[in-house]
Amino acid sequence: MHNLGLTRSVRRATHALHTPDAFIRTQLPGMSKAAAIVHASPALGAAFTQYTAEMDAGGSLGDCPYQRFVFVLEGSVEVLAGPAQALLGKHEYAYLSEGENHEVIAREPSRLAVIEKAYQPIKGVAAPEPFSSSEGKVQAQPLMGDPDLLVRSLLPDSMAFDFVVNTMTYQPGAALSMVEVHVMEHGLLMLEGGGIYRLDDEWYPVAAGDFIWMGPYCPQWFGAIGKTPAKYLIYKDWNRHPLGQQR
Ligand code: UGY
Ligand code: MN
Repeated sequence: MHNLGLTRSVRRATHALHTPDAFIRTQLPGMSKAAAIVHASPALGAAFTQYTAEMDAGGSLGDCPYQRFVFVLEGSVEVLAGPAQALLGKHEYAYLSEGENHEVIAREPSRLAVIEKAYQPIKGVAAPEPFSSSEGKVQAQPLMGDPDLLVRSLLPDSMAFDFVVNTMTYQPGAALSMVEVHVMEHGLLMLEGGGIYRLDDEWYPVAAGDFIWMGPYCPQWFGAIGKTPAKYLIYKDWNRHPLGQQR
């Protein structure tokens, strides 16, 4: 049936919800046999870019002048960064440093969550080296002591990194224990399940496949609804002074 112009997608000054019915594919420079659904970018108000890359077998992302984080949603990709080489399957990921050439090549039809951000160096701290790992290898931590809300931090806890990417898994009925308001912004991709997301002063039903951008100070809260866990991948800028570069 025709959707008669309806969508759950919204774009507000403080947040955006991007739902699969509204996705438009595009090709970014350097991509081959691949398409990008750009969810967040400076055009929206974000200080980072996040897209879903849909790749054919043999497709590649091309190089990138910024830091890049890739998380495999489906399929498998080979990542070449300097002398290092890794084959990444579902829920495995790579951090690729700014200014280092690399390649990301799909071994089969694959989908990736890709986050790119200009690196903010700090004096006396060496920039991070590229590495790859797997979500399954990361120890889960209960958020604020709640065993039904588990956080896995995919990047090392180090001032060298100027962002974090975590997965958060909510058992049915679990919720953030407070409405958060913070200077950091978020890019969030729903991986499994669903629930209700409060963004600013609106409440949205959300489900796997949806993307959310939360700008700085956007009041935010989530409660998981349904009979299966809800899980999302969440980006946050981190470890840097709000006034920017250290002089
Ligand atoms: O890390 C966070 O700020 C996270 N708790 N926010 C969120 O889930 N909306
Ligand atoms: Mn938050």
